[in-house]
Amino acid sequence: MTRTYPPVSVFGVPTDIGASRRGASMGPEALRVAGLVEAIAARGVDARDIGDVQGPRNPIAPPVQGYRHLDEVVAWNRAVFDASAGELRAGRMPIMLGGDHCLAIGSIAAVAAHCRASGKKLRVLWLDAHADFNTSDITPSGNIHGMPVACLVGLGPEVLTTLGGATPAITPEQVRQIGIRSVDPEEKRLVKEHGLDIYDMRYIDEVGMRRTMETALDGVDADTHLHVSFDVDMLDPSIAPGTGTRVPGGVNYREAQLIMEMVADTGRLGSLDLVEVNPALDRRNATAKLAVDLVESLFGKSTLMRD
Ligand code: EXY
Ligand code: MN
Ligand code: MN
Ligand code: MN
Repeated sequence: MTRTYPPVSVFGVPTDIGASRRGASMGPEALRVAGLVEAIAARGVDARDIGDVQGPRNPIAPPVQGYRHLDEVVAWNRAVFDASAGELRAGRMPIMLGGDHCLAIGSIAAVAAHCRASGKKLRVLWLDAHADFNTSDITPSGNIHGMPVACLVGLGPEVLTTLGGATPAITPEQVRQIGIRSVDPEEKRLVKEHGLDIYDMRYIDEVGMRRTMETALDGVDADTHLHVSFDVDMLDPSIAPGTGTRVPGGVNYREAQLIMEMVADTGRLGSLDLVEVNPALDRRNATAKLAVDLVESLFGKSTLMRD
């Protein structure tokens, strides 16, 4: 199957500001060293590395009123928003290299604004072990990387929920979560209350990845912009040890490939976050290398003779 992709702009966001465990700030370099940009270019795509966005240092402070590092999280997300919005305006596909997952607030707010302006439908695939749907009053940690989905649907501090102008940036109906296996008790209640579409590991075990993905991609058509927000802790820690919040029982290698291959088959990939790679916890950059392997599949490289 031959597909054409828009030109791609990769940018790094070297911070672990939304986590309490340090090291995701080194993720962008690890992904570059693993050959991310070259791998995308090898798929025949015009791929450019536009460097890193800048932001404040990590003050390593305790949470204040349920948020750790809120001011710094806002500053980094504004920088991400500007970078993503600029690339989308230029007709390019932004690929945001985290950094921790709080940065998806800025990148998805930018994508949502772009879709509103261009009349496209937005579908967000949230690949993660976690639902990332906490708020300041229920968070067990104060870590904002556990809150981005809630912020994007309008539950969170005004500085974050209004980042992209319109509030909420997206609605729960636009989101599909895959690989979930760690949800805090109060977070579970909130997720149910807001009707989030979650394909957890039990669902994937019972139904299989093929049908899971068919269901998650149902309704994606020529007018859809597909945003993939890929937290590498979706993967089983045995194959992806380099991440800060490992949860056993994750998505295996073939299942992960199938996710990417089925997204590629839609031809609708419009933007990507690649987050939570933590080289300080990795084995010889295995997690970054695996992420690059999966991105190749996202850009149509198939293990069978379909490309
Ligand atoms: N639910 C936990 C919390 O809110 O602290 C753990 C969140 C981890 C978030 C990771 C990156 O996806
Ligand atoms: Mn996450
Ligand atoms: Mn996670
Ligand atoms: Mn591959």
